Amino acid sequence: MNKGRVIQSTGSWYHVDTGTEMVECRLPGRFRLDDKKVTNPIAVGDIVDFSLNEDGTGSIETIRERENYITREATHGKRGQQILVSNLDQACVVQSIKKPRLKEGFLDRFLVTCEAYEVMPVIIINKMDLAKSGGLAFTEELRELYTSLGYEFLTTSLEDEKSLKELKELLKDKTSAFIGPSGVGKTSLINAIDTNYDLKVGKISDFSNKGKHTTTFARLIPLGFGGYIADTPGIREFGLVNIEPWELSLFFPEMLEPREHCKFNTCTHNHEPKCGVAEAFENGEIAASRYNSYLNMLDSLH
Ligand SMILES: Nc1nc2c(ncn2[C@@H]2O[C@H](COP(=O)(O)OP(=O)(O)OP(=O)(O)O)[C@@H](O)[C@H]2O)c(=O)[nH]1
Ligand SMILES: [Mg+2]
Ligand SMILES: [Zn+2]
Repeated sequence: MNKGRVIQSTGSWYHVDTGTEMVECRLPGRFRLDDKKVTNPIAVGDIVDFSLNEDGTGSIETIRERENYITREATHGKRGQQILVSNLDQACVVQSIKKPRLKEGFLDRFLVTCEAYEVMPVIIINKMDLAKSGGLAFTEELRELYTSLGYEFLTTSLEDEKSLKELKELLKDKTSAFIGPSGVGKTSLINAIDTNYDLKVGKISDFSNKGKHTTTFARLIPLGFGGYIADTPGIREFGLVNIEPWELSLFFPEMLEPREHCKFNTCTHNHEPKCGVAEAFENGEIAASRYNSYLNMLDSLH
């Protein structure tokens, strides 16, 4: 039996990287989805065992248990969640400071998703060259807030070699994913740090300042300097899965201590009396943007 890692899926074929070669594998029909909420049986990043056929292709026999994964809302009118990428050392949320504009709500939803799936998150703010005309102070505020919460925070620009070097160091010898809205520069950053690739990048619409969904499927790209990076298609929003309203604050590091002081242990911190989280917010110990994101997410869980 051979072992490898799924780095791309195209229709019914899976590209499996064994470390020494690439084998095109198929998944025999007997594989069924036992988890009905998930729409894809195999995800990019999965470790599989396969048998080799006479023609050099492979048949996938087993899928090893995933250490972790990130999902997104299924596309093409399917209901449920699609596993975007699995077995990650870290997931990098990429947003641009402008074109398209950074959204704190997106950032916070991503962080909650990572906390819930036990994936190490990293925050990357790209297109910092566009911040020279305004946005630098805002970025520094964000840096202060998120590093104080314990999150890694990196600012990048295609024009700033030093920032690209920092990015390389962050990704070296790890399996990481770039996840974020369309047009923020996920693919451009990969092209900039590894010259072996010339992946397709898109233009930003002058009208909406949004990207055009240039990357259409997730793939795991072996990096020349060591490690893998998953380039993923732009996503509009993260759905929050399998979280009960009272659990949500467990995924906000700054709420962990204050929630100990709530009168009710199922407190959702939006209307209950004697709430430690609301109190911490009023005392300025929880940032308004974060409490706001919390309330928005809570709303979407009901
Ligand atoms: N000014 C500036 N533009 C950038 C930077 N990085 C990327 N871009 C531009 O942003 C546009 C979109 O880049 P892509 O790399 O295709 O974005 P993406 O996040 O991969 O988008 P999708 O594949 O659609 O999800 C391109 O025109 C890039 O040249 C940057 O650091 N500064
Ligand atoms: Mg792309
Ligand atoms: Zn409370």
